[in-house]
Amino acid sequence: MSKPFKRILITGAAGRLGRVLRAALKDHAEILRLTDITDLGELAAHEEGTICDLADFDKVLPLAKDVDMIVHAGGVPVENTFELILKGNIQGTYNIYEAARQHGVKRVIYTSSNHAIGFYDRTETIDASVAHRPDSLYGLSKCFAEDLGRYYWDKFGIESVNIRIGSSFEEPLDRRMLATWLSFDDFAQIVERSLHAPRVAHMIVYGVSNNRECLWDNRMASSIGYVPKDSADDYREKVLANHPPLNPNEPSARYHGGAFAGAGHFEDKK
Ligand code: 15L
Repeated sequence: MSKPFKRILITGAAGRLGRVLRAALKDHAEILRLTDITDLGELAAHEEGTICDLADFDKVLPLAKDVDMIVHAGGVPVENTFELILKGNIQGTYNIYEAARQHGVKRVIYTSSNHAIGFYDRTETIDASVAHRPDSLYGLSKCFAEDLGRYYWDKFGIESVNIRIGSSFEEPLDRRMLATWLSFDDFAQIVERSLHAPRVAHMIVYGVSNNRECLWDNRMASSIGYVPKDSADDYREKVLANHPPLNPNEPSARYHGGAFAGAGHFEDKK
C-alpha cells in the first residue's frame, strides 16, 4: 500500500517524544529519516539514521534533501545554560529552517512549548494568538523558533505548525499536569493532523489532551481536525492523593509554566 509521503525527517528522534513519533509515523512515509545527537538504536528497513549536532549546519543541510516535511523535535528539552540553549535550540532551529528553504521542503512541524507563554497567570485562559510571555531561557528559545517559522512563511512560503506542548508523559505526574497533560497518543494525533492538513500557513496550536482543567483555548487545533481522545481526569484521584496542594500564591502554582516560572535564573547555578 502506498504511503502518503515519500520522506519525513524527524529531529530529536531518540528523545521521549521522538520515539513516539518514530513509531506513530511509520505508515505515513516510505522513509523516515531520523536524526539525534545521541544513538538512534537499530534502524528498521523504512528508516535512515544520522547522528548530528543541529548546531552544525554542514551536517544539517543534507538532512533536508528529498524530504516532504520535517517534524522538528530536537534540541535542549528543558531549561539550561544560555550557551546550550543558543546552540541546540536557536542555532539548531535556524539551521533546520534554512536547510528546509534550500531544499524546498514544504512544511515544518515544530514541538514548541507552553513555556513560550509560561508567565500568564493561571486565572487567564489564553488562545494561540496572545503575545509571548516566556518563563525561562528555554521558553525564549521557543518564542524565537515560533517567530522564525513566521518569518520563513512570510518571506519564503514555508509552512509551519508550532505545537505548544503542555506536559507529554506516559501519565500526569503532578497537580499542574491535570491541566497541561498531553498523552502520547494525542501527541501522535496532533502531529499527524499537522502533516495532513491541506494548508496551515503559519499556525500555533496547543498540544494538550481533553482535560477538564483547561488553560488554553485550542480552537486552532480543532481547525486541523485535532480531537483529543485522552484525559488527565482518568488519573485525577491518583494525582490528588499523591501530591499535596501547592500554595496558590507561589509562582510555580500561579503561572502556566509551573516550576519553570518559579525557578531562579539558571545561569546563577553555574
Ligand atoms: C516542556 O517543555 C518540557 O520539555 C517537559 O519536560 C516538561 O517540563 C513540560 O514542558 C511541562 O511544562 O510540563
